[in-house]
Amino acid sequence: HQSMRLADYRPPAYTITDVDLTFELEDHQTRVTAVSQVVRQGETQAVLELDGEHLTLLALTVDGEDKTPEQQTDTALVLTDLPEQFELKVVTEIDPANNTALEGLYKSDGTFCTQCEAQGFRRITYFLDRPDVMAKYSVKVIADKHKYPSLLSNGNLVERGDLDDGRHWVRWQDPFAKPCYLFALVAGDFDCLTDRYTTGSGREVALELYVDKGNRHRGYHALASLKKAMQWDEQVYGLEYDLGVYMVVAVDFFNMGAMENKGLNIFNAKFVLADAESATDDDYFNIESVIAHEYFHNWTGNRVTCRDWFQLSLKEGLTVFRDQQFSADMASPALVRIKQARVIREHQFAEDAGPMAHPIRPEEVMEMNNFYSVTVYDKGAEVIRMLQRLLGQGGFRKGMDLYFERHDGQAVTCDDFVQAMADANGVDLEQFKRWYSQSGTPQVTVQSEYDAKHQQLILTLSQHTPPTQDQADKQPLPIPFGVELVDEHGSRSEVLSLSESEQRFCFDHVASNPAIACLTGFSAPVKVKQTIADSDLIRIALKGQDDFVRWDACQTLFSQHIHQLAEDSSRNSSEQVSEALSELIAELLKSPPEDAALLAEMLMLPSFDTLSQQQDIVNVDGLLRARKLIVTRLAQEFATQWQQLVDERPKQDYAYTAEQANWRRLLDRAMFYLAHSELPEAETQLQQVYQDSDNMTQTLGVLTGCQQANLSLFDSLMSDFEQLWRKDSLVMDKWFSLHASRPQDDMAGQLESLMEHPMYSINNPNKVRAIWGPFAMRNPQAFHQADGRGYRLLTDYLLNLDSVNPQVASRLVTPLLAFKRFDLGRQQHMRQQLERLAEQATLSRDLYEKVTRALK
Ligand code: HT7
Ligand code: ZN
Repeated sequence: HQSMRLADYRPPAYTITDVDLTFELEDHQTRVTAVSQVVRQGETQAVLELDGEHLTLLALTVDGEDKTPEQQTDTALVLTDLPEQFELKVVTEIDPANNTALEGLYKSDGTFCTQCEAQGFRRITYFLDRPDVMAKYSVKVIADKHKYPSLLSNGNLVERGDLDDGRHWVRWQDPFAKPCYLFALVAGDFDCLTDRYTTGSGREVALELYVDKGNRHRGYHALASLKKAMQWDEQVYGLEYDLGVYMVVAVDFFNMGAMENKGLNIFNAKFVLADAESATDDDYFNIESVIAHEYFHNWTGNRVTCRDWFQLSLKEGLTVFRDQQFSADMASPALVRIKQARVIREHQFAEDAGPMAHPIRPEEVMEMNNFYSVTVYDKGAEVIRMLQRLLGQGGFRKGMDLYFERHDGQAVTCDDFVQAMADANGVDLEQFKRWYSQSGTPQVTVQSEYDAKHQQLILTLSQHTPPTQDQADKQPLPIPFGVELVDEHGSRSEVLSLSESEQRFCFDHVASNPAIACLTGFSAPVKVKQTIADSDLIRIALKGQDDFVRWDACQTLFSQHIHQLAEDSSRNSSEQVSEALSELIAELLKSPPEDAALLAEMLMLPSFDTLSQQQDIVNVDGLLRARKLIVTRLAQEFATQWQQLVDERPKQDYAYTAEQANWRRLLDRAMFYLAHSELPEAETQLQQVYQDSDNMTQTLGVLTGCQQANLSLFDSLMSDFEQLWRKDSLVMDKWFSLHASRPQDDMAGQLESLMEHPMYSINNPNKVRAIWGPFAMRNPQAFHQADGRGYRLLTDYLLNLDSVNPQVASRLVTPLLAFKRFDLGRQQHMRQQLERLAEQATLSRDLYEKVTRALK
């Protein structure tokens, strides 16, 4: 397996301006005829190297004449002696029904479907499968009319007809030139919901949502979200939709969340279908956000696309930033920001600390699918957010306008984006570009000196980025560092610009020594090192103005106490948990913040993953024990208040409104503590909440509380739940996840029996993720068993999964890669399992890249 390097980028020697594709769809022998108009861009003798994988070549002509390729390999077709401009016809045969990798054209559950990003188009035909080759597509699809009434592709439907053998055909034309990764085709039998949207300039757009038969009633939220996203993009960025139709198809077999193919988005059904009984508030939130994300790609990704895959963050970081802005405008901004900070701290910091560390614009890639990462997506979005903070909202908008004005219809680089921002605002962003090329998590150390006599506060900030596996030397970065000074009189905030290794900032007229809250609004994706007293944290939590730092102060207070307790194994009584935590909870419950969602988050202990990111070598047993002790203590000490919150839950009919959802978040928290309270009546009370629930959020809240507290009620409720939902694939994923994340020592039997369930299939990524994701990523007690049995279970499974679906296998291996951060015993067990994987002769490129980097 070979790596590719950003430094080796060269423009293509030939380009393709127009493509005419014909698909004759059959389960095992789909015939694809591709007629491309090819133009030479390089020198006269340039060879044309077409990408192609898993294809059977049936015919090849150049300007109507048979052509013999100079060379044909498993991955390429090389043609020489070509004219400057010509028509290339390639006929290939593919086997969609045996395509379990779900890349290219595949058939699952009776539906034909494509996934071409990043490099799936080469599994459909021999082609220049790179994003800087942009062509206009005309697509004819021919298939059995009875089995596949809907034949969809990008753009506008221009012609259709029937054949006399029971098949029918349609022709689609997309007026916009696009890279082949945005090509899509779907053939199936769906229910279709339709609606209309009139753009700001008065153009009519037909909206069509295709879902599995019988699921129409679950599509309304997605459709409403789409319209909100269309309107928001017009209002905030002045961007309108550009085709006459916008189609969204929900499918059950899908490798990721969704795909932004031009005019024809394909979605994992999980991010489309929702009703109160079957979907949680989080599902509703995610649907709104993913629908918006894919819609926003129409401008940031499709109209302006990436020159090469190293530039992926150009479209993903920017589009995640845009979907976060949208979500914050739709619901609780504090909650959206807290969720995002958690993603960065739990997952992105971990990626930086491990063998897959890379900058948001990676420099060396073996398997592109491995770089659809939290770094490229989420740190990428944080980088855009810092730009916006630097330029102000108006300046950022000016930069976006110039970016579209310059680059609409082009395939460009991250540097082009930053340049547009710089030029539109007349600023120099050279140092800022380091955020694109430098990997790793900067640590900012904060020291303060208060001079009471002169009423002056001096803050000394210093930054240091530890080396990462991919990069030894690090430079200082420009860091917008938000601070809020909170004293008994009130608070004041400022965003400090830290750009050197060390800087001093002076604040005058500071009447008393304030509590210093750092990183207001999570202003940069950095770690903060600060010595801070419990009393200052409590003051920030209760009196701070910035919602993020209020929440963060609670997290820090909890973390400090959990770490202390974890290090002292002699302390195993919950009685000894500090008074500071009790004081915080008592005050929060007495005078809560207005936003119930914020209160719910403030009451939540940091997760095992967050805590483990704060240690150099993770103390698994200590952290699990200490966290549990503190939960139990808080559950018991405030049992009456938890009970009261549960009893006083509003009883109105379910609606997904910000107010109701925020309240349900608080109810969730109260139920979690109630389940841990050991009150004799807790189980009866929780059972009552389960029984009177009219919505999945509340139901799942009860189940999660019972599961985490290990109540016997959990088993009976889970059986009841299964009886009720055993035919519903998406809901059963929740049931699988609850079983797989149940804290216990031995999971072998449990996992085995889940995989014997009639709903389970190794071919369905949602099922695989529902079981193995929670086990490996949200069940530290089971996964990190000291004798290594958790690691072995995962590896046994990955060895099977890799040959079925390498992309999904490669995502699931992530927790094993961090082995150097664990104690020697666990390290050895994890390493052993990685070595088992490495020994596989047929290991996919996806797993090979990660495993070899980890073992380096
Ligand atoms: N742009 C898409 C990324 C993607 C993907 C989606 C589904 C299946 C496989 C995929 N490979 C890459 C998703 C997005 O960010 O919008
Ligand atoms: Zn995206």
